[in-house]
Amino acid sequence: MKQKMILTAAAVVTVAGVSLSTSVSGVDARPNAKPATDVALSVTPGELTVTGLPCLPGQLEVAMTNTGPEPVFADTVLAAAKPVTLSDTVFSSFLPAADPDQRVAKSFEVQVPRGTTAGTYDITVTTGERGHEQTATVPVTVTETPPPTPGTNLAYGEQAIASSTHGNFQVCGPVDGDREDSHWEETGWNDGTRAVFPDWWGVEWQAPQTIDRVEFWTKAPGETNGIRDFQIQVRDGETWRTVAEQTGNDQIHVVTTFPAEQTDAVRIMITDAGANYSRLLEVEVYGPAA
Ligand SMILES: [Ca+2]
Repeated sequence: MKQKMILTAAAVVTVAGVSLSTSVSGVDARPNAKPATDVALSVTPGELTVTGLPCLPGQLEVAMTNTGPEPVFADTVLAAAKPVTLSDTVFSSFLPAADPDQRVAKSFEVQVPRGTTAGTYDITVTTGERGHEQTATVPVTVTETPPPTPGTNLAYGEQAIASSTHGNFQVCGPVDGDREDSHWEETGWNDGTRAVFPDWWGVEWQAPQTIDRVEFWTKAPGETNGIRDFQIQVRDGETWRTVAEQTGNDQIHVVTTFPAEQTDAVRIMITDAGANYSRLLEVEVYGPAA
């Protein structure tokens, strides 16, 4: 039953919101096709650039809109050329009848392994019945990560870890390179245990790094208090060791320096904050200048 409905749903598919590099093919031209139940497929952006950093996946949004008079079920399937991986490969949804058009969207994370050779790899997004598929192609450009220099923020895009994360916040938010206050809800980290401390947030590396400075931006727009009391800790085998600490902080941008340490992970252990929650907008980690 579901399949039959899909066949009908896919009779006419249009693709919107994609760049010129996206191709669309296979529009159903059967002369005796039933009156079309229109499903508009939208894939954005039309092309992506990703790098092999674990906390910087590309984001692809696929949306389906039923513009016809009958409710339908529709499936969209995604396939990525190796070595590109996707957080999911299927988007299935019931689509209410038009009037008003109801757009149903799903986001997919797009990643490549660390060290992937620069190049362009395609993701194909397909909906509709076999033989009458509608396909959009999204080229994924992979860029190589340059080796770090003394001025490199070593935390950028690396694997973030945390004691907990609240709701829709992302543990990777503090290493996404965005510390714009107004983007707080999309780009910050908020712990998940209200009024319970300690909390911690950190970053770990695939190979040990030499570091001597951690900078963080705390608080969110409208907040009067961010992180007050904290310790900077480096991972030392199975344990964590405090290399710097502060109490009574009232600054948004906090710079902490300490004697250089070689470690494969660093974290901020938060023992008090002013908003019942521990909040980080962005964290940067640096090594010695020379
Ligand atoms: Ca951020």
